[in-house]
Amino acid sequence: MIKLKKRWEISESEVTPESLYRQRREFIKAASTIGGAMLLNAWPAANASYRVGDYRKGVISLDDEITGEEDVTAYNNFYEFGTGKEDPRENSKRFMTDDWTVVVSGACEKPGTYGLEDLIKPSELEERIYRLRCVEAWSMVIPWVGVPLGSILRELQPTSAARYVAFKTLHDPVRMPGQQRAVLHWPYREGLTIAEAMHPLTLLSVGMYGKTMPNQNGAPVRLVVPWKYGFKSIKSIVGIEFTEVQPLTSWNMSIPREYGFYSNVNPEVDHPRWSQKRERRIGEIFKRDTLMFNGYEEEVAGLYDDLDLSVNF
Ligand SMILES: Nc1nc2c(c(=O)[nH]1)N[C@H]1C(S)=C(S)[C@@H](COP(=O)(O)O)O[C@H]1N2
Ligand SMILES: [Mo]
Repeated sequence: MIKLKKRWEISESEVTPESLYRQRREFIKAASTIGGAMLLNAWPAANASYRVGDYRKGVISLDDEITGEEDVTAYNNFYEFGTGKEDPRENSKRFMTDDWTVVVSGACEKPGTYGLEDLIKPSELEERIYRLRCVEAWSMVIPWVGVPLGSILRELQPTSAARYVAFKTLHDPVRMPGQQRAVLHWPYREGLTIAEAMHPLTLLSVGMYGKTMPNQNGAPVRLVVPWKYGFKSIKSIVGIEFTEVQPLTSWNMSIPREYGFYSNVNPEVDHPRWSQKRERRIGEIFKRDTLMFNGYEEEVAGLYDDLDLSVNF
């Protein structure tokens, strides 16, 4: 049987060796400090996209069976590339994420525009296997590669005014054709309290199944908050802002009575249009019970001691 090479699986010969990659980065830095615009232009069309190489395996794992990679990369919610489950894979094929930058702003000591590899050091990547529970009552188990968001935020030195963290997806209707229709308030926005953002389970992810993040899953960088409904795990992030007030979030702006700011997985609080008691695990036949906080109750319940979860859904 011939295994077709997937688009994001680049062959060994195409991979830039780490040392060469670093040299090139140093070169680019040096060239820009001497104002070498011509030198930069002369440099071969270097593809400065984020690539997952080595990472620490199995830092957090689960007994649940991992969902097949084929399912996780073919059945997606990513409205920037269409609202059908199979649209994102098809419509994001040519989405380019080279030279991706993230603008950090708001209440912190180190605001600025960061290249992705400066924000997420490739040497710090680790694998974490998490459940992902969509608000639509299906779920998956995904081996992510990333870094704890908290470790990145700490380096940005939030000030005491920072009570929330707001995230924004790229807004570019040419590159993200789904944004040509007003299905949501673009750009896609999400947010967490600072305590949620700093929680050790919260992950900024650049890959899955040991590989670089496929476009349809949120390349080159997306959030993963395993105890919240999937829509909190915002994809293709270009903005991180520390705020004093609770940030606006796209789903809440669209349908506030259905999608709250917290959106913690909770089998006791039904969606106004369907039950949240059970879920369909992709690849399984029988439905499963949905677990409080998606099975992460022990780790995260303490964040909500002072909150009435039926009101703050
Ligand atoms: N920018 C953006 N992020 C997004 C979405 C989206 O439409 N746009 N969909 C969300 C929803 S509803 C879910 S369930 C997860 C799905 O992630 P996956 O496709 O990697 O499984 O991404 C979330 N992040
Ligand atoms: Mo979702």
